[in-house]
Amino acid sequence: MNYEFILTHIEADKVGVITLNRPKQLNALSTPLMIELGHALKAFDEDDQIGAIILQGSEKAFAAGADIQAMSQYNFSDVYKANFITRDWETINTIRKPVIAAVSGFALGGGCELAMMCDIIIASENAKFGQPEIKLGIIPGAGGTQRLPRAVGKARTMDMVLTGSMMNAHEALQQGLVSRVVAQDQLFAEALGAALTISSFSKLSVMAAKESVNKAFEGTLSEGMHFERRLFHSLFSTEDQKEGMDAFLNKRAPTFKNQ
Ligand code: DAK
Repeated sequence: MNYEFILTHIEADKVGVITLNRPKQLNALSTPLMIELGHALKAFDEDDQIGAIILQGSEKAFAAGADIQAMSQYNFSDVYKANFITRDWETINTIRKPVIAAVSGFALGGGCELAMMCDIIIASENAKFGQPEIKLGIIPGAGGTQRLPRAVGKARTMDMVLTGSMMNAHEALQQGLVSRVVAQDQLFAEALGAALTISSFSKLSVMAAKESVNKAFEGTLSEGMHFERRLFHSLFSTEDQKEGMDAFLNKRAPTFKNQ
């Protein structure tokens, strides 16, 4: 597939990088862009070389939300009948390798929701997160009212969702929405460092770890614990577990085979 609204490349033969590329529209997430994004994510997920994926925007905007120009034309029957953009937004949730959002500038509406669908968010100091849909006469539609409270709690979410106010990078770090804040010119290097670290581990344990943490957001604690225990036990059937522990005991670097 030829991409028009995103760019892709591979770093160090191990890290897939996707750059949202509609700079004039602040990376507004149109349907064609989301289809391309889904395609690129799947391609990197299926590529055995790739250990982790970075998703980034421009310096000014990670993404300023779904495309308001396109949405302004729709009425209820259009969006309900077509299950508006749902399928194009779900692909990222099916990706089994870690996806790191490197967020600079605006991450608003669907842009904030897209970042929250990633596994790790690393922000630059100028990053701004928000769910301003209320100003458009709608509400968040891709998880803003569900994932944001799980990250920052009800009080802060209600404030942002009901007033449309934004959260800056340092508050996002303090509140646990992002895991690291770095200077803008260090953002990609920081995300790449994290992605290369992840890529150095066994893909089996990396995928199991991602799956298990995500389970914490579904169901009860005891169900989550049970799930984690089963995955933990299953990793003892892998060569990589033997290799990782043998390497530690023999004070050498492990060579994982993803077996
Ligand atoms: N859509 C389309 N165009 C956008 C845009 C957007 N979301 N955001 C910005 N642009 C365009 C502007 O119209 C402008 O275009 P021109 O006038 O140059 O042609 C250009 O980008 C530059 O923007 P500004 O001139 O406004 O730049 P400023 O620096 O003054 O302001 C801003 C930056 C980010 C504060 C401002 O652009 C802004 O407030 N943008 C809109 C933010 C917003 O409301 N976002 C939420 C959209 S609703 C769903 C999935 C997702 C969603 C819903 C359902 N399902 C799976 C069901 C998501 C919904 C949304 O995201």
